[in-house]
Amino acid sequence: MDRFFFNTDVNTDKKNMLLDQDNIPSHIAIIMDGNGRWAKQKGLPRVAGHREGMKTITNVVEKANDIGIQFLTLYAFSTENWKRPKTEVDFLMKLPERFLDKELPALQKNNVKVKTIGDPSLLPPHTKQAVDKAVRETENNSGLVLNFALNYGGRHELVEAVRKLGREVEHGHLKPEDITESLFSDRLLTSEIPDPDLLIRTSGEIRLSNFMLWQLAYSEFWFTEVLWPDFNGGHLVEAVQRYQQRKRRYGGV
Ligand code: V07
Repeated sequence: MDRFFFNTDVNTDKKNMLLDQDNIPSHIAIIMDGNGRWAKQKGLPRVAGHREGMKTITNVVEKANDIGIQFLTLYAFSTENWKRPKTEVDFLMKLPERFLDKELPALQKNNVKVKTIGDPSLLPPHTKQAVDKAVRETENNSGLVLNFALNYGGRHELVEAVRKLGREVEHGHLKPEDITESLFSDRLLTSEIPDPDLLIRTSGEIRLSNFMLWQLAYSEFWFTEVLWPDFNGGHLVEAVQRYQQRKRRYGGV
């Protein structure tokens, strides 16, 4: 029983938080789906859902920090999302600035380190600048790593890694037989981040949508019908509890 921790902090959540402190996932990845549907249900424009979804991030980061998660990767914008109407894309590209203008001081205070994965080359300069600034200003923080997948695509990442390795072979720095799983991982955008222990996808869709294809090979998956704007710290704890139940059932020792 000493391995369990009963959280009574009034500032965190009303729900009792019973988590095994020796089995907290290091890295949680989240596909934040259902913002458009949330808005539609309320008769609001899709962008209202995105705005509300941004508020959820603040809440979830706080709870992730509380329970001792070390890495949190959020799928903010996929390589496929460019196909959406231009007005929606333009709005989405303003969200990193909006989020950071409002939240960067709190992230600093909480020792959060902002990182990104994805191809920055297609981002509008204003978006890229805001993100670069947040990464730069938090690079010496040692707490939770908040990793935004922005213009990220799993297949694109894999193809880029293959190209890198191809060039290394071409220049004689590497022999094909030297390429191992570990070396391959080192050429991915997540080379400095461990693979996710847990993937969460909101809004009831049961698919990966080109997210972290290599990195999720051994992860636990947790899907919920809850739409991202309705997701909260209590749901995060529930996902971690389910993760811990599965680990107890199937894990070694
Ligand atoms: C976006 C809000 C959350 C719901 C999902 C889609 C819409 C935060 C960011 C962000 C990205 C990089 C960064 C800081 C914040 C973001 C996009 C969309 C494109 F350094 N939320 N959010 N970026 N949504």
